[in-house]
Formats: sequence, structure tokens, C-alpha cells
Amino acid sequence: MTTALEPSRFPEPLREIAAKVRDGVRLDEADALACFETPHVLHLGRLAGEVRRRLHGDVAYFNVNRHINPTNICVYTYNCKFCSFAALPGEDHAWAMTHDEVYEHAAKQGGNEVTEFHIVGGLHPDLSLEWYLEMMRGLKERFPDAHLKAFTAIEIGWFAQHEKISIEEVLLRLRDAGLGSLPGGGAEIFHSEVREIICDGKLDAGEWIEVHRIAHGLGIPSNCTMLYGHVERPEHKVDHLLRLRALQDDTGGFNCFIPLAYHPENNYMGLKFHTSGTDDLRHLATARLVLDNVPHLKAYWIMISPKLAQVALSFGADDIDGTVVEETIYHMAGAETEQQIGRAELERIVRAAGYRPIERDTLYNPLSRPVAATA
Ligand code: V47
Repeated sequence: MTTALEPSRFPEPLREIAAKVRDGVRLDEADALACFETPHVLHLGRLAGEVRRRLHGDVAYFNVNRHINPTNICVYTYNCKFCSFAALPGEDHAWAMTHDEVYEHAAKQGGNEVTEFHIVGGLHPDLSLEWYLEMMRGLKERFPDAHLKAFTAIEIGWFAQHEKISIEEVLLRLRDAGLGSLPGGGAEIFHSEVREIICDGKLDAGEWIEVHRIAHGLGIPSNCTMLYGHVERPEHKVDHLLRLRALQDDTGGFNCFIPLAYHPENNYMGLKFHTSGTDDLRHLATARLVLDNVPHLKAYWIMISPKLAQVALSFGADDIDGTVVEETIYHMAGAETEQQIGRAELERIVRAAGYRPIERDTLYNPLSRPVAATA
């Protein structure tokens, strides 16, 4: 009897990879490279889809979240050439919210139904760690049940440098103020050949990994990302995924991986092209196959559109992110997707793709509440 993973049903070089996936053997560096280079993206998706079904059956997760970007003022505005969000103080598009503005923002449009605030921002030269701690405490006071997924490793590194304290001390103070987990941003591409071009001078790979390692050691879980579709080569991405996999082997602290498609508008990179749908599906499928120890894979609908996120559910993804409400990082970089989707619509999107929608909290615990509560 032929199974879905019968190697003879796959073209080379996916035949050997299919055998490994069938037998539960970990993919190596050469396999990962083959995934990035094969022209047979549909076959790759078939493999990743099978792995995803083993892990999550027909379930696809989403959450009811809200993004808050307290400031876009950033000392790395000229360093991170790919970033369209950052601004220098005094520029027309620069902003810095007050605490009250953060709380108002959090409360808008059904803020009380939100289970997660996703909070990231620029590295503001004048805002102290204490300002952020007060913001976290204020949010927790007003929204005690909401999970605060806040601050990329880059921001954590900046707080440590700014306050002249250790990464561990920063994380402990943030945890005391209500931090629940770290988002996965700031990883970009770890390899120094790429980092020197796209974000010279920012936290390097070892430092990004160290922040997450320390967080995991303190019981603070996190997500991880990879920014693709700019100047990187396949071997850089293989290196990136293998470094994430190695950290996960050590700590088990990553919940989710999110491949991030580069958006080219309004930044200093000088590149014109958006990634193609096939590229996006290839990155998701490859991640599902290589990152065998990271439980969840997110197809971020804001970035790749709800329609492609539906297809991505059959290419390895088991999560489409959440309601979001007012996304800025991608919309300032040219994203043409909506800025928010209601819970009922997220459920419809998942069902129409042939999967069973489950609302989750940040840590992937299933939630059950009536649609009307958050539609
Ligand atoms: O670190 C910035 C990326 C990241 C651009 O953890 C860009 O659940 C494409 O990390 N084109 C921030 N990408 C977003 C992020 C994220 C998103 C959704 C969910 C989670 C999570 C994390 O966005 C940055 C950078 O890699 N980014 N500018 C751009 N022009």
C-alpha cells in the first residue's frame, strides 16, 4: 500500500527527504538546502502538510490580539535599512505615545476581549526602562487577563545597554511588571554576511540567541522569526534555521516560528520586489520540515494576505495569527492587506480552507467562548 509519504511518489531530491520524514529522521543541512532550492514546491508542501497533520491534525489556531507600538523613534533608524517603521526624533512620521495614549489604544475596539497585547517599538533614546515597566504595570491593572507579549530581543538588549544592567536583570524586572513572553522579531537573518548589509551595528546573532536563551531559562517563552526575500542566499537561511533548532534543542522555549516576507516600500534597502506566493509557501514548508522541534508555525495573514494564509495551512502552517487591529510595521512597508480581521472572519477563513478553527491564548491553550463576544 502506498502512503502519502511513499518516497517513490516524490521527485529528486525530495525522495530522500520524504523517506526521512516518513521515518521521523531529522533533516540535515544538505536536506534543508535542497528544500530552499527545489523547483518542486508543491511536493515540498505535501511533505510539510503531512508533518503538520501529524502534529496538529485538522486544527488551525488564531487568537484575539492587538498590536501596540508605543513609539517608532529608533536609534537604529539608519542601521536597519529594511525597516520602514522607524523614525528619527522630529521627523513627520515619528511618534511616541504617553502612558495614557497606550492605555486608550489598548482599550479601543473591544480591548477587553483581547487575550494578547503584542507590544514592540523603536529604540527610543530617552525612554527609560522604568517608563516601560510602568506601562506594563498600567496595562496589567486595566487588562489583568491579557497576556503581554512584548519587546524583541533588540529592545531587551537596548534596555540593558541604556540602563547598564544585565539582560537577565532587564527580563526579571519586565517579568515582575507583567511580561508573559517575547515576540520573535529582530532575528532577521543571523549570518554576518547579511546582517552587515541589512542591519549593521544592531544586536548580532549570538546576542539575539543569548537573549532568548536567558528568557527561556527564566521561564519566559518566546517566538522566533526569519526575514527573507531581500539579499540573503539559501545557505544563509539554512544556517539561520539550524541555529534556531539548536537553541530549541537546548531550551524548548520557542512556541512558534514565523517566516517574515520582506516588504520593500519606504526604506533604505533600494530593493523593489515583493516575495512571490510560491516563495512564501516554500519558506513555510521548509521551516515546518527543518524546525522539527518548534511546535507551531505561523502564516502571518497581515504579511502574506488571508488568501495565501489559507493555502499555507496545507503547506505546514497551523496558525494564522490574530485580529491584530492597527498593524504598522508591514503597512508602512507597503502591505496592502487589511489592518484587522474580526474573530468570526478568521474562523470563516480557516473553515473555508478545510481546517477546524481553534481560538488560542498566546501559549496555545485552546479557549472556548461564543463568537458574539469578539466578533
Ligand atoms: O523584526 C521590519 C520585520 C519584524 C520589515 O512573535 C519587516 O508572534 C518585512 O517580529 N518587510 C517585526 N519585514 C514583526 C515580528 C512579528 C510579527 C508577527 C508576529 C510575531 C510574533 C512577530 O518585522 C522585524 C523585522 O524582521 N520587518 N521591516 C519590512 N520592510
